Amino acid sequence: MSAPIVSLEPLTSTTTFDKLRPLAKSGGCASSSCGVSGKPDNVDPAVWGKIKDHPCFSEEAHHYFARMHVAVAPACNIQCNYCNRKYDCANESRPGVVSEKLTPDQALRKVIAVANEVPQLSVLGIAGPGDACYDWKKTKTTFEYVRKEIPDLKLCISTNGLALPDHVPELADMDVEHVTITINMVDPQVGAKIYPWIFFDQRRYTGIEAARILHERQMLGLEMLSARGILTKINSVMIPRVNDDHLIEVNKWVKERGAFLHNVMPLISDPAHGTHYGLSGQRGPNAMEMKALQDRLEGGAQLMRHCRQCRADAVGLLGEDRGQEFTLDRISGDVTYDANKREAYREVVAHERRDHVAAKSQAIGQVKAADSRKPLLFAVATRGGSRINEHFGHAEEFHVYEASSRGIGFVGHRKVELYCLGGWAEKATLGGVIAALEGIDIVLCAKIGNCPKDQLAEAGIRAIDAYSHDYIETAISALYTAEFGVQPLAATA
Ligand code: CLF
Ligand code: SF4
Repeated sequence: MSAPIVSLEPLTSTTTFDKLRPLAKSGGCASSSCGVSGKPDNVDPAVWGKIKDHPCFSEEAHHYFARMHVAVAPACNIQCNYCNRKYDCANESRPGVVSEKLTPDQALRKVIAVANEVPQLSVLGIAGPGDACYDWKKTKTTFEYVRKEIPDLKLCISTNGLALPDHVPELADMDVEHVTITINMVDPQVGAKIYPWIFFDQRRYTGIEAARILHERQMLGLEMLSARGILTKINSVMIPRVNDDHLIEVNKWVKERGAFLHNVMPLISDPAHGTHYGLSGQRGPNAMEMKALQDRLEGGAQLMRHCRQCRADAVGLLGEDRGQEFTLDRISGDVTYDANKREAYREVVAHERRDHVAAKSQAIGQVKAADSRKPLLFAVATRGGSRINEHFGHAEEFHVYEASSRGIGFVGHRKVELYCLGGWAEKATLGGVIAALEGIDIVLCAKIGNCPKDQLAEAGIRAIDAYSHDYIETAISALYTAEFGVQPLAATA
């Protein structure tokens, strides 16, 4: 087992930057410029330079880096059947009202305030709550303001694609390296079931004609971005019996046109949100249906599996939302950017990542060597840093990994209700937690009590807290190889 070389406690919202200290067992120099970057072997160096700090474009980076969204773009030019304008854009956020819409000036103040307090911050995204390309003036002005004050912050937008081709040259000029297009269909017949209308060229279109125009603009936008070397992620909402099988075709089309990642997200359909799908009884997929589709997509465009469908005003690591700490009424007076915390954090993370990459590579090698075709699913309670560092009762989500003869892969996450509230176990929620862990073989957490452990065992799930604060892959490797009678090799620090 690999010992922590740094304390990554600040990867939670409740801990402070002061706890970011290298521990005695440091494996090398403290500088991130010593040539060891933590780059995975299978990633091109030029691409790695663009994604290594982007929590959405790199699964590995999402353990360390945070994004923030500013809700400066409320207007939208299409209607999706999974969206109610009163709620966040479902392209990039779970439904829930945006706390406050911002002007570009207000957005700049908020970005500076967050950058001063959240050292993990690496990306500023504009993901609505409408469409970032349709509400272009505010998107562009915000990016220009922020670029001047915090030049190293990555800029990122999410769009439905209809207005995208009009702005690709400006995105390239502004050095926006990451764009997301939500593409739910490549067949207008399917599209007509998802989009009742679009507004394009001063006209409203409906039905198949609307879907055809949207499709053509999305493909054109993607091709223009690829031609300029801008990394493009495709988000697709999986809508059972509407486009689930069709997403295989979508995956092929976007791969052919140079998409960097394909992120399939489950439809969120709740009648309380007032969406067409919610009110008409269209259901979303369950966790196992999502996994089955993602497994079918393997081998096509590279998949993103760690999306959290975050709000259009989200702040923090993926999976946490610190937006309420940075509402405008809490940002008083002049705010001036101070780069110190972010720079210091990056140095510590460079250390940790290098150690993690080595430990992970060794763990994956051991699992492959176990030579078993039987996969095991692990649900891990973590607060980040690629470590098992969350108590079972404090977990609001579990990260799911699959170990098999192919190695160890991140599969997704399962959201759960908190089992432990205010120091007391909520027995009533345990049934829901266990249901959310359907199909899981082993739960890994920093600590678990006997009561939930026994109930998990009754449901056929083993809960283990013996690997507290170890790297996730190291623990999985030890358990997987033990399961199949292969002794793990000695770990390196
Ligand atoms: Fe925001 Fe989107 Fe940029 Fe990320 S989110 S604009 S690419 S910085 Fe990320 Fe959130 Fe999923 Fe989006 S987890 S919803 S994929
Ligand atoms: Fe809603 Fe976003 Fe669709 Fe516009 S693009 S209708 S804001 S989900």
